[in-house]
Amino acid sequence: MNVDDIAKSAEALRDAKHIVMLTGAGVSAESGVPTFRDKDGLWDKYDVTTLATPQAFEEDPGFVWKWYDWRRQKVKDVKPNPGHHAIADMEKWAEANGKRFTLVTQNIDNLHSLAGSRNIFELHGNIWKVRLWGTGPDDISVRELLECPLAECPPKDDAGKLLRPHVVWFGETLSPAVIEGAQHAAMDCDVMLVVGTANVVYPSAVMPYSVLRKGGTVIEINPGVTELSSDATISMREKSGEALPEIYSRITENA
Ligand code: BV8
Repeated sequence: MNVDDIAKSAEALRDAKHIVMLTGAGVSAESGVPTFRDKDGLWDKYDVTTLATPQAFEEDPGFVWKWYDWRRQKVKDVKPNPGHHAIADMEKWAEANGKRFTLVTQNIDNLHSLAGSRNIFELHGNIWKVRLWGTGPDDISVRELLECPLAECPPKDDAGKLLRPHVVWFGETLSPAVIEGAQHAAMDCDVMLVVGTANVVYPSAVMPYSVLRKGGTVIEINPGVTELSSDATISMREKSGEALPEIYSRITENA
């Protein structure tokens, strides 16, 4: 592990007033949740961009729900990994030291909440929530549906109305409340950690550049190289479950 990058990252976090953590599927990879674009990822088996769309759901809600039911079964018994726990610990450490901490995730697997993270913006929704088909992301019909596997596919509410996954599909706008909150945090922060994301999905992919443009520090943690790697202040080829606990222990060793 590049100890110099770890030390520099820890120093930047210690000096920060507001830390934003931006995460993607790579953070959950070490819990055994398939990513989207890695080998053996979800994209390999299905063309997600044709499945995760309102058109696909309109055409065949049962087929799209079968895919989500399969993914819910894959994450149902999965546990947060050391990367998730280090992020939750960093949030507690930041608040205990008078700093703001915002977690912005593209992941819909709920593992950050299970690990104890609190101040979270779920950009792309949550695989354990549903809402009425035909409603927007801030609709009052959003509710949890934990039944897994589903007894009825596609699931309906008590009035027999079709329910959809409360996730953001390609071509759909994100919840205005969520995206405004996340973008405000990105504009306000002085350090952003970008962890486990190929950083290709918009509008999430723009946020690290907003931080760089205003002179903030962007630290990327990813075993692979991404479009962001050459622009980031620090870019380390590390796994999140290894680098994040290292950084956390570094920032607290002199506490
Ligand atoms: C929108 C929920 C306005 C569903 C998802 C052309 C240019 C710009 C934009 C567009 C364009 N064409 C279309 C668009 C818009 C589109 C978009 O960005 N498309 C991309 C593909 C070009 N965006 C949208 O449609 C968004 N809405 O913009 O609204 C609008 C409206 C109409 C028309 C235009 C615009 C909505 C996007 C949300 C889509 N929903 N998911 C579901 O999950 O079922 S996206 C999906 O990708 C997931 O949420 C996922 O989180 C997200 C991003 O993927 P990553 O998290 O980065 O995962 P990936 O597998 O790609 O990468 C994993 C990374 O982890 C890798 O880098 C790997 O190296 C690393 N890794 C692996 N192991 C580890 C690790 N890192 C650390 N540790 C490890 N151990």
